Amino acid sequence: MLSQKLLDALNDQLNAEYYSSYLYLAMSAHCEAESFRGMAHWLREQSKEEMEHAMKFYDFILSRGARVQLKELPTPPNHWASPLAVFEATLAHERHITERIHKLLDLAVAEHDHPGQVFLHWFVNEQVEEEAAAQLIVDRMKMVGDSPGGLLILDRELGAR
Ligand code: OFO
Repeated sequence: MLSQKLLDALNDQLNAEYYSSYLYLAMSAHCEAESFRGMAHWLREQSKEEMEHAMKFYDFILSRGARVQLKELPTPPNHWASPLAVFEATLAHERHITERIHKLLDLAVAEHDHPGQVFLHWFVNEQVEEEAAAQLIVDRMKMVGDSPGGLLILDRELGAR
């Protein structure tokens, strides 16, 4: 059985994954409004992926015979200073989520919850990919700098996701 402490932390992470989805949807809307349609598409796909992450927590909590507690979501921003600022914020957010996942796994270990540990290992690996993907986009954006041509090529590439 899930301990109350771990259950609370899993429900908090369910909320954090929904917020990730909400944040990336807000970024997608911003990019669409700024006519960066490829970036908007990439972020919209990311938003959907975050929803899937949230549902993994939802299903896991229910499969353990515990109660899902949905909570309020904070309001995300609706404007960023530049495409680089959008993806730097994405990378910072993913680093924050990685820290959360690691703490959650530490808690599952402390609570001797073996199914919880196995479940969370998927997220540990996923976060490595999430950070790498965001880092690559940030690096490439820094390469192109303010060049409109470079940004448009990058926009087209991100639209192929
Ligand atoms: Fe759910 O991985 Fe990003 O936040």
